[in-house]
Amino acid sequence: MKRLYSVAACLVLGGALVAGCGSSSSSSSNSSSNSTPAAAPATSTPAAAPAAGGTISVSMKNIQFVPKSVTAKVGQTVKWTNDDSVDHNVTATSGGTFKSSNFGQGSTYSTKLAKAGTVQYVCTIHPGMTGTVTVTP
Ligand SMILES: [Cu+2]
Repeated sequence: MKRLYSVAACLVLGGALVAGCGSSSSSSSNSSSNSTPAAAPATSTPAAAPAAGGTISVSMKNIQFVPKSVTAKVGQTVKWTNDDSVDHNVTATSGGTFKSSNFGQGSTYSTKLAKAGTVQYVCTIHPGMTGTVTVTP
């Protein structure tokens, strides 16, 4: 009698496992959807936008601008992000007129590049902390 009871229990468990397999395989069949490729042409259209505008990111890290030199086009924006625990600023020394106030960790400063040329800038708190933006037409 005991043996019969355990066989019956195995059959019940086996039935539950089969049911579990059946439900998981039926849910995975949902992934064969043809609607995904239709979204690709839509995303290719806005791809032209970064060429006209766009943002160049520069980090302020370990009392340095990273990368130290960047190239951008007229009309693009350069955004500096302070990743240090001390304050920094961004002050143009030649080729530009922008000057930020001091800002702390996690804060950013952005400026739009209005004309072509080479802009050199410095953090006036740390005179050795310099960078260059080469602006192309
Ligand atoms: Cu600084």
